[in-house]
Amino acid sequence: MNAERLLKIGITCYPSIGGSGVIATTLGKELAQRGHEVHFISYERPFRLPTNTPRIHFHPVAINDYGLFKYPDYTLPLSVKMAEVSRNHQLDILHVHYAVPHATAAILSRCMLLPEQQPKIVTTLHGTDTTLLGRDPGYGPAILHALTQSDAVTTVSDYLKIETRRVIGFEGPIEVIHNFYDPGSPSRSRAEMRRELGVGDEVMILHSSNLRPTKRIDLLLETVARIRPRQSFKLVILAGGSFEPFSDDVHRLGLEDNIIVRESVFDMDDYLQAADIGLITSENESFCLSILEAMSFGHPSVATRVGGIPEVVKDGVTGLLVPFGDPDQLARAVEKLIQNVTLREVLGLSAKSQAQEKFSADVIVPRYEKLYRAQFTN
Ligand code: GMT
Repeated sequence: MNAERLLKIGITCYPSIGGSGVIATTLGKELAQRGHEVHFISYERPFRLPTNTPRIHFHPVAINDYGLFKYPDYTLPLSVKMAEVSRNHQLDILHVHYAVPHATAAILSRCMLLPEQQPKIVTTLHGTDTTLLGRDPGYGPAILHALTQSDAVTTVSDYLKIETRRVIGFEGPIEVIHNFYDPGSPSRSRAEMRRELGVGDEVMILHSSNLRPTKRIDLLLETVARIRPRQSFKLVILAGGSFEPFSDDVHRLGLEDNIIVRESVFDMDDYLQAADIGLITSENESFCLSILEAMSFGHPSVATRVGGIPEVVKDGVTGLLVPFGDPDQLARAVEKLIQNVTLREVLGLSAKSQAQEKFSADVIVPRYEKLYRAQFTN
Protein backbone atom coordinates (compact mmCIF):
# COMPACT_ATOMS: atom_id res chain seq x y z
CA MET A 1 0.00 0.00 0.00
CA ASN A 2 1.21 3.50 -0.88
CA ALA A 3 2.11 5.32 2.36
CA GLU A 4 -0.03 8.32 1.39
CA ARG A 5 -3.08 6.37 0.22
CA LEU A 6 -6.34 7.72 1.63
CA LEU A 7 -8.10 5.22 3.81
CA LYS A 8 -11.63 4.03 4.47
CA ILE A 9 -12.03 4.00 8.23
CA GLY A 10 -14.87 2.69 10.38
CA ILE A 11 -15.18 4.22 13.86
CA THR A 12 -17.26 2.86 16.72
CA CYS A 13 -17.68 4.74 19.98
CA TYR A 14 -20.24 5.61 22.63
CA PRO A 15 -22.18 8.42 20.98
CA SER A 16 -23.43 10.19 24.09
CA ILE A 17 -21.62 12.76 26.24
CA GLY A 18 -18.24 11.37 27.40
CA GLY A 19 -14.58 11.86 26.65
CA SER A 20 -14.08 8.72 24.56
CA GLY A 21 -17.01 9.63 22.29
CA VAL A 22 -15.73 13.21 21.96
CA ILE A 23 -12.24 12.00 20.99
CA ALA A 24 -13.58 9.41 18.52
CA THR A 25 -15.93 11.93 16.89
CA THR A 26 -13.31 14.66 16.65
CA LEU A 27 -10.81 12.16 15.25
CA GLY A 28 -13.34 11.12 12.59
CA LYS A 29 -13.98 14.75 11.62
CA GLU A 30 -10.25 15.46 11.40
CA LEU A 31 -9.62 12.33 9.31
CA ALA A 32 -12.41 13.30 6.90
CA GLN A 33 -10.92 16.80 6.57
CA ARG A 34 -7.63 15.15 5.65
CA GLY A 35 -9.37 13.29 2.80
CA HIS A 36 -10.13 9.89 4.39
CA GLU A 37 -13.60 8.34 4.15
CA VAL A 38 -15.03 7.82 7.64
CA HIS A 39 -17.93 5.56 8.62
CA PHE A 40 -19.33 5.88 12.13
CA ILE A 41 -21.14 2.78 13.41
CA SER A 42 -23.12 3.13 16.64
CA TYR A 43 -26.62 2.95 18.15
CA GLU A 44 -27.03 6.75 17.85
CA ARG A 45 -25.43 9.51 15.86
CA PRO A 46 -22.52 10.84 17.99
CA PHE A 47 -23.68 14.16 19.42
CA ARG A 48 -20.78 16.17 18.04
CA LEU A 49 -20.93 14.62 14.55
CA PRO A 50 -21.97 17.20 11.94
CA THR A 51 -24.51 16.30 9.27
CA ASN A 52 -23.98 16.76 5.53
CA THR A 53 -20.21 16.75 5.81
CA PRO A 54 -18.10 15.39 2.96
CA ARG A 55 -16.69 11.89 3.54
CA ILE A 56 -18.51 11.39 6.89
CA HIS A 57 -21.17 8.67 7.04
CA PHE A 58 -23.24 7.32 9.90
CA HIS A 59 -24.59 3.75 10.09
CA PRO A 60 -27.07 3.21 12.94
CA VAL A 61 -27.24 -0.14 14.70
CA ALA A 62 -30.86 -1.22 15.25
CA ILE A 63 -31.51 -2.96 18.55
CA ASN A 64 -34.71 -4.97 18.76
CA ASP A 65 -36.34 -5.62 22.08
CA TYR A 66 -37.19 -9.33 22.20
CA GLY A 67 -39.37 -10.40 25.13
CA LEU A 68 -37.31 -13.57 25.31
CA PHE A 69 -34.24 -11.63 26.48
CA LYS A 70 -34.21 -10.21 29.98
CA TYR A 71 -31.44 -7.78 28.85
CA PRO A 72 -31.29 -6.34 25.31
CA ASP A 73 -28.18 -7.41 23.41
CA TYR A 74 -26.09 -4.81 21.55
CA THR A 75 -22.90 -6.74 20.80
CA LEU A 76 -24.36 -9.05 18.13
CA PRO A 77 -26.26 -6.44 16.07
CA LEU A 78 -23.21 -4.16 16.34
CA SER A 79 -20.91 -6.88 15.01
CA VAL A 80 -23.31 -7.66 12.16
CA LYS A 81 -23.45 -3.95 11.23
CA MET A 82 -19.64 -3.70 11.42
CA ALA A 83 -19.34 -6.67 9.04
CA GLU A 84 -21.95 -5.17 6.69
CA VAL A 85 -20.24 -1.75 6.57
CA SER A 86 -16.79 -3.36 6.18
CA ARG A 87 -18.05 -5.45 3.26
CA ASN A 88 -20.12 -2.77 1.51
CA HIS A 89 -17.57 0.02 1.86
CA GLN A 90 -14.34 -2.01 1.76
CA LEU A 91 -13.08 -0.58 5.05
CA ASP A 92 -9.32 -0.63 5.53
CA ILE A 93 -9.48 0.05 9.26
CA LEU A 94 -12.08 -0.48 11.96
CA HIS A 95 -11.11 1.72 14.93
CA VAL A 96 -13.04 1.00 18.11
CA HIS A 97 -13.00 3.35 21.09
CA TYR A 98 -13.61 1.80 24.51
CA ALA A 99 -13.12 -1.97 24.53
CA VAL A 100 -16.48 -3.08 25.91
CA PRO A 101 -18.28 -4.26 23.87
CA HIS A 102 -16.83 -2.56 20.81
CA ALA A 103 -13.55 -4.50 20.51
CA THR A 104 -15.25 -7.86 20.99
CA ALA A 105 -17.91 -6.92 18.40
CA ALA A 106 -15.16 -5.92 15.95
CA ILE A 107 -13.33 -9.24 16.36
CA LEU A 108 -16.62 -11.11 15.87
CA SER A 109 -17.45 -9.05 12.78
CA ARG A 110 -14.12 -10.07 11.26
CA CYS A 111 -15.11 -13.73 11.64
CA MET A 112 -18.18 -13.01 9.46
CA LEU A 113 -16.04 -11.69 6.59
CA LEU A 114 -13.97 -13.34 3.87
CA PRO A 115 -10.21 -12.75 4.38
CA GLU A 116 -10.08 -10.12 1.61
CA GLN A 117 -12.99 -8.22 3.19
CA GLN A 118 -11.47 -7.97 6.67
CA PRO A 119 -10.39 -4.53 7.92
CA LYS A 120 -7.49 -4.13 10.32
CA ILE A 121 -8.85 -3.65 13.84
CA VAL A 122 -7.46 -0.86 16.04
CA THR A 123 -8.64 -0.76 19.66
CA THR A 124 -8.22 2.35 21.79
CA LEU A 125 -8.59 1.87 25.53
CA HIS A 126 -9.88 5.01 27.23
CA GLY A 127 -10.03 4.35 30.96
CA THR A 128 -12.54 2.29 32.87
CA ASP A 129 -12.53 -0.34 30.14
CA THR A 130 -9.19 -1.27 31.76
CA THR A 131 -9.34 0.09 35.29
CA LEU A 132 -12.88 -1.04 36.17
CA LEU A 133 -14.14 -3.60 33.65
CA GLY A 134 -10.69 -5.13 33.22
CA ARG A 135 -10.86 -6.23 36.88
CA ASP A 136 -14.35 -7.70 36.51
CA PRO A 137 -14.15 -11.49 36.07
CA GLY A 138 -17.20 -11.24 33.78
CA TYR A 139 -15.36 -8.89 31.38
CA GLY A 140 -11.59 -9.16 31.91
CA PRO A 141 -11.02 -12.35 29.86
CA ALA A 142 -13.18 -11.01 27.00
CA ILE A 143 -11.19 -7.75 26.96
CA LEU A 144 -7.88 -9.64 26.97
CA HIS A 145 -9.11 -11.80 24.09
CA ALA A 146 -10.21 -8.76 22.05
CA LEU A 147 -6.91 -6.95 22.66
CA THR A 148 -4.91 -10.03 21.69
CA GLN A 149 -6.92 -10.35 18.47
CA SER A 150 -6.71 -6.62 17.59
CA ASP A 151 -4.15 -5.59 14.97
CA ALA A 152 -3.14 -2.59 17.07
CA VAL A 153 -3.91 -1.39 20.59
CA THR A 154 -3.56 2.16 21.87
CA THR A 155 -4.07 3.81 25.24
CA VAL A 156 -4.63 7.51 25.95
CA SER A 157 -1.82 7.73 28.54
CA ASP A 158 1.31 5.97 29.77
CA TYR A 159 -0.55 5.37 33.02
CA LEU A 160 -3.30 3.46 31.19
CA LYS A 161 -0.74 1.40 29.28
CA ILE A 162 0.86 0.29 32.56
CA GLU A 163 -2.54 -0.45 34.07
CA THR A 164 -3.59 -2.46 31.02
CA ARG A 165 -0.54 -4.69 31.42
CA ARG A 166 -1.05 -5.00 35.19
CA VAL A 167 -4.82 -5.40 35.38
CA ILE A 168 -5.63 -7.28 32.18
CA GLY A 169 -2.29 -9.01 31.65
CA PHE A 170 -2.08 -7.97 28.00
CA GLU A 171 1.51 -8.41 26.83
CA GLY A 172 1.26 -7.34 23.17
CA PRO A 173 2.37 -3.97 21.79
CA ILE A 174 0.55 -0.90 23.09
CA GLU A 175 1.08 2.53 21.57
CA VAL A 176 0.35 5.52 23.77
CA ILE A 177 -1.45 8.24 21.81
CA HIS A 178 -2.59 11.03 24.09
CA ASN A 179 -5.94 12.74 23.68
CA PHE A 180 -6.21 15.99 21.75
CA TYR A 181 -8.39 19.07 21.66
CA ASP A 182 -8.52 22.17 19.50
CA PRO A 183 -10.63 25.07 20.74
CA GLY A 184 -13.50 25.87 18.39
CA SER A 185 -15.13 29.23 17.74
CA PRO A 186 -17.56 30.04 20.54
CA SER A 187 -20.87 31.46 19.31
CA ARG A 188 -21.19 33.90 22.25
CA SER A 189 -18.61 36.27 23.68
CA ARG A 190 -17.04 35.71 27.12
CA ALA A 191 -18.97 38.70 28.49
CA GLU A 192 -22.29 37.49 27.03
CA MET A 193 -21.77 34.03 28.40
CA ARG A 194 -20.89 35.26 31.89
CA ARG A 195 -23.91 37.57 31.88
CA GLU A 196 -26.14 34.69 30.84
CA LEU A 197 -24.77 32.58 33.70
CA GLY A 198 -25.08 35.41 36.20
CA VAL A 199 -21.31 35.52 36.83
CA GLY A 200 -20.00 39.01 37.56
CA ASP A 201 -16.51 39.86 38.82
CA GLU A 202 -16.20 36.57 40.67
CA VAL A 203 -13.75 33.95 39.47
CA MET A 204 -15.58 31.33 37.42
CA ILE A 205 -14.51 27.80 38.32
CA LEU A 206 -15.55 25.18 35.78
CA HIS A 207 -16.16 21.49 36.42
CA SER A 208 -17.20 19.42 33.45
CA SER A 209 -17.80 15.68 33.78
CA ASN A 210 -20.23 12.77 33.52
CA LEU A 211 -20.63 12.88 37.36
CA ARG A 212 -19.84 9.15 37.65
CA PRO A 213 -18.58 7.93 41.08
CA THR A 214 -14.91 8.23 40.09
CA LYS A 215 -15.40 12.00 39.56
CA ARG A 216 -16.08 12.30 43.32
CA ILE A 217 -18.65 15.07 43.16
CA ASP A 218 -18.94 14.78 46.96
CA LEU A 219 -15.32 15.92 47.19
CA LEU A 220 -15.89 18.66 44.61
CA LEU A 221 -18.70 20.12 46.72
CA GLU A 222 -16.74 19.71 49.98
CA THR A 223 -13.84 21.54 48.34
CA VAL A 224 -15.80 24.55 47.14
CA ALA A 225 -17.59 24.75 50.50
CA ARG A 226 -14.16 25.44 52.05
CA ILE A 227 -13.11 28.23 49.66
CA ARG A 228 -12.98 31.66 51.32
CA PRO A 229 -14.37 34.16 50.83
CA ARG A 230 -17.51 32.60 49.44
CA GLN A 231 -18.24 35.71 47.39
CA SER A 232 -15.01 35.31 45.43
CA PHE A 233 -16.20 32.56 43.05
CA LYS A 234 -18.98 30.80 41.19
CA LEU A 235 -18.69 27.12 40.32
CA VAL A 236 -20.26 26.20 36.98
CA ILE A 237 -20.88 22.47 36.66
CA LEU A 238 -21.42 21.12 33.14
CA ALA A 239 -23.07 17.82 33.93
CA GLY A 240 -23.13 14.96 31.46
CA GLY A 241 -25.73 13.28 33.66
CA SER A 242 -28.42 14.24 36.15
CA PHE A 243 -27.19 16.50 38.96
CA GLU A 244 -30.34 15.79 41.01
CA PRO A 245 -28.67 13.21 43.33
CA PHE A 246 -26.25 15.95 44.52
CA SER A 247 -28.84 18.67 45.21
CA ASP A 248 -29.17 17.76 48.90
CA ASP A 249 -25.42 18.18 49.37
CA VAL A 250 -25.55 21.62 47.78
CA HIS A 251 -28.22 22.66 50.33
CA ARG A 252 -26.45 20.96 53.24
CA LEU A 253 -23.25 22.87 52.44
CA GLY A 254 -25.10 26.15 51.85
CA LEU A 255 -23.74 26.44 48.32
CA GLU A 256 -26.96 27.49 46.56
CA ASP A 257 -25.58 30.95 45.64
CA ASN A 258 -22.23 29.60 44.45
CA ILE A 259 -23.20 26.79 42.10
CA ILE A 260 -24.69 26.94 38.62
CA VAL A 261 -25.50 23.62 36.96
CA ARG A 262 -26.09 23.03 33.26
CA GLU A 263 -26.95 19.54 32.03
CA SER A 264 -26.28 18.08 28.56
CA VAL A 265 -24.42 21.11 27.22
CA PHE A 266 -23.44 20.98 23.55
CA ASP A 267 -21.79 24.41 23.14
CA MET A 268 -18.89 23.55 25.45
CA ASP A 269 -16.54 26.13 23.96
CA ASP A 270 -18.89 28.98 24.93
CA TYR A 271 -18.59 27.92 28.59
CA LEU A 272 -14.86 27.21 28.36
CA GLN A 273 -14.00 30.69 27.15
CA ALA A 274 -16.07 32.23 29.97
CA ALA A 275 -14.21 30.27 32.69
CA ASP A 276 -11.10 31.17 34.72
CA ILE A 277 -10.08 27.93 36.48
CA GLY A 278 -10.87 24.23 36.06
CA LEU A 279 -11.46 21.99 39.08
CA ILE A 280 -11.21 18.18 39.05
CA THR A 281 -11.43 16.06 42.21
CA SER A 282 -11.42 12.59 40.61
CA GLU A 283 -10.34 9.42 42.33
CA ASN A 284 -9.00 8.07 39.05
CA GLU A 285 -8.57 9.37 35.50
CA SER A 286 -6.67 7.86 32.62
CA PHE A 287 -6.22 11.33 31.09
CA CYS A 288 -9.06 13.78 31.90
CA LEU A 289 -10.09 15.47 28.70
CA SER A 290 -11.87 18.31 30.49
CA ILE A 291 -8.54 19.52 31.93
CA LEU A 292 -7.14 19.65 28.39
CA GLU A 293 -10.23 21.52 27.18
CA ALA A 294 -9.66 24.16 29.87
CA MET A 295 -5.94 24.33 29.01
CA SER A 296 -6.76 24.93 25.33
CA PHE A 297 -8.64 28.04 26.40
CA GLY A 298 -5.73 29.23 28.55
CA HIS A 299 -7.18 28.21 31.93
CA PRO A 300 -5.16 26.36 34.58
CA SER A 301 -6.86 23.59 36.55
CA VAL A 302 -6.60 22.46 40.13
CA ALA A 303 -6.73 18.67 40.03
CA THR A 304 -5.98 15.54 42.01
CA ARG A 305 -2.64 13.87 41.33
CA VAL A 306 -4.10 10.56 40.12
CA GLY A 307 -3.78 8.24 37.12
CA GLY A 308 -2.74 9.99 33.91
CA ILE A 309 -3.46 13.54 35.12
CA PRO A 310 0.26 14.31 35.77
CA GLU A 311 0.88 13.56 32.06
CA VAL A 312 -1.54 16.39 31.21
CA VAL A 313 -0.83 18.92 33.99
CA LYS A 314 2.68 19.95 35.03
CA ASP A 315 2.31 20.91 38.67
CA GLY A 316 3.15 24.58 39.24
CA VAL A 317 3.67 25.14 35.50
CA THR A 318 0.33 24.53 33.76
CA GLY A 319 -1.89 23.97 36.81
CA LEU A 320 -1.83 22.82 40.42
CA LEU A 321 -1.92 19.17 41.53
CA VAL A 322 -3.04 18.08 44.99
CA PRO A 323 -3.08 14.61 46.60
CA PHE A 324 -6.39 12.80 46.21
CA GLY A 325 -9.03 13.03 48.92
CA ASP A 326 -8.04 16.26 50.70
CA PRO A 327 -10.68 18.98 50.24
CA ASP A 328 -8.71 21.42 52.42
CA GLN A 329 -5.64 21.25 50.18
CA LEU A 330 -7.81 21.46 47.08
CA ALA A 331 -9.58 24.54 48.47
CA ARG A 332 -6.25 26.23 49.36
CA ALA A 333 -4.96 25.60 45.82
CA VAL A 334 -8.10 27.12 44.30
CA GLU A 335 -7.88 30.12 46.66
CA LYS A 336 -4.27 30.64 45.54
CA LEU A 337 -5.42 30.93 41.92
CA ILE A 338 -8.38 33.13 42.85
CA GLN A 339 -6.20 35.57 44.78
CA ASN A 340 -3.08 35.58 42.61
CA VAL A 341 -4.23 36.84 39.22
CA THR A 342 -0.67 36.92 37.86
CA LEU A 343 -0.07 33.28 38.78
CA ARG A 344 -3.39 32.35 37.19
CA GLU A 345 -2.43 34.12 33.98
CA VAL A 346 1.09 32.69 33.84
CA LEU A 347 -0.12 29.12 34.41
CA GLY A 348 -2.93 29.68 31.91
CA LEU A 349 -0.54 30.84 29.19
CA SER A 350 1.75 27.84 29.77
CA ALA A 351 -1.29 25.55 29.78
CA LYS A 352 -2.37 26.90 26.42
CA SER A 353 1.03 26.49 24.80
CA GLN A 354 1.43 22.95 26.24
CA ALA A 355 -2.00 22.08 24.85
CA GLN A 356 -0.98 23.32 21.40
CA GLU A 357 2.48 21.73 21.46
CA LYS A 358 1.56 18.32 22.85
CA PHE A 359 -2.17 17.75 22.56
CA SER A 360 -3.46 19.44 19.40
CA ALA A 361 -5.08 17.72 16.40
CA ASP A 362 -2.08 18.66 14.25
CA VAL A 363 0.21 16.70 16.57
CA ILE A 364 -2.00 13.73 17.44
CA VAL A 365 -4.10 12.92 14.33
CA PRO A 366 -1.02 12.16 12.16
CA ARG A 367 0.01 9.61 14.82
CA TYR A 368 -3.25 7.72 14.25
CA GLU A 369 -2.81 7.98 10.46
CA LYS A 370 0.71 6.58 10.81
CA LEU A 371 -0.55 3.72 12.97
CA TYR A 372 -3.30 2.90 10.45
CA ARG A 373 -0.85 2.90 7.56
CA ALA A 374 1.64 0.79 9.49
CA GLN A 375 -0.95 -2.02 9.44
CA PHE A 376 -0.41 -2.42 5.70
CA THR A 377 3.37 -2.44 5.61
CA ASN A 378 5.51 -5.61 5.88
O1 GMT B 1 -13.68 5.32 31.08
C1 GMT B 1 -14.66 6.01 31.38
O2 GMT B 1 -15.14 6.08 32.50
C2 GMT B 1 -15.36 6.77 30.34
C3 GMT B 1 -14.46 7.53 29.48
C4 GMT B 1 -15.31 8.47 28.67
O3 GMT B 1 -15.89 8.02 27.69
O4 GMT B 1 -15.40 9.64 29.07
O5 GMT B 1 -13.50 8.33 30.21
C5 GMT B 1 -12.18 7.99 30.00
O6 GMT B 1 -11.79 8.43 28.72
C6 GMT B 1 -11.58 9.81 28.56
C7 GMT B 1 -11.18 10.06 27.10
O7 GMT B 1 -10.04 9.34 26.75
C8 GMT B 1 -10.52 10.29 29.53
O8 GMT B 1 -10.30 11.68 29.37
C9 GMT B 1 -10.99 10.01 30.97
O9 GMT B 1 -9.97 10.36 31.86
C10 GMT B 1 -11.30 8.54 31.11
N1 GMT B 1 -11.97 8.32 32.41
C11 GMT B 1 -11.40 7.60 33.37
O10 GMT B 1 -10.30 7.10 33.28
C12 GMT B 1 -12.20 7.48 34.62
